[in-house]
Amino acid sequence: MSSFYKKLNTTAKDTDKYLKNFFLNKNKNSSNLIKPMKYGLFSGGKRFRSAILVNTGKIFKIDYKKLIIVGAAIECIHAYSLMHDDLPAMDNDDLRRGKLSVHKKFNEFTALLSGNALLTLAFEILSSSDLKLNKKSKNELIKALSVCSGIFGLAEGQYLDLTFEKKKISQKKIIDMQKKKTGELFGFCCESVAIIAGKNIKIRKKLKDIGINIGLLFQITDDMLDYKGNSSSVGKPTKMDLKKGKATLVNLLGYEKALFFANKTKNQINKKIKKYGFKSKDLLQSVNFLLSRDF
Ligand code: GRG
Repeated sequence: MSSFYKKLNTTAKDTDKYLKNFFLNKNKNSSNLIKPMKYGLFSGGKRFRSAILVNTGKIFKIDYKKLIIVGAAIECIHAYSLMHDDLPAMDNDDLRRGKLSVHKKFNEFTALLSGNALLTLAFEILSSSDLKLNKKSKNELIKALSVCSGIFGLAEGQYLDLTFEKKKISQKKIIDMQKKKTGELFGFCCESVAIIAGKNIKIRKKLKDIGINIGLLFQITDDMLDYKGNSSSVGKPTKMDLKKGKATLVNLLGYEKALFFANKTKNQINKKIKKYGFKSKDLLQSVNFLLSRDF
């Protein structure tokens, strides 16, 4: 196993341990939504967003425990967005991570409500006393996560993604949509580190921009995997983007040109990361992993 996979697994394990403990403090008989929430949250996600956060944290020597807690909140938002994305009103997918999607395992209203409950759980985690930070930093974290999930981030990106289906959409518009749908949450992974480190707005913006572009690269590789990947390693049927008429760079430019664009994006990101010197080597390694991933 490569050293990157080992580190990814460690981050995933520590994030899951924190989240499972957080659920332990809740009486499982007190809500019908805990079971579907856990099903959506612990169904084998890579926890790649948490890994980006942990590796960005190394640049500013941030305490690992704090990063795991912020990563746990991010993974709640991510799981929620996937549960809603799979619904018939959105992408209508029956499988996720090789298992039945939440609305297929339970039902649609359960997937909606347990998704909503994961969204609010993210903010409960950030505001909990587990996260030992001053009030100002906590407030900034909560604000930044709200902004990236909302009307200028994930929610708008998802709206555009669904609206663009079966239409001829320009490269610029596809990139803008993907930066919102997928990039913004990665943007938060990097920006949150600067917030915890008490950095100024200029540094925060620079890190957020790096994260957004990592998210764009992540989305392009996701689209390439849909085109060329193996459905058993991807965990859902492939070649669906073409069938659904999704606005992706692969569908617009073809696989080879999309790959060329992805490599160009990777080099631009790496150039920006390298400015942070030796401490950024693990973040660089995560970005380089993106284009080689097969899951
Ligand atoms: C969150 C406010 C808010 C609204 C929800 C449904 C929605 C709006 C947004 C969905 C956005 C979406 C589906 C983005 C896809 C990003 C993507 C490439 C997901 C796959 O991520 P992986 O590969 O998944 O990290 P794992 O399974 O590893 O966790």
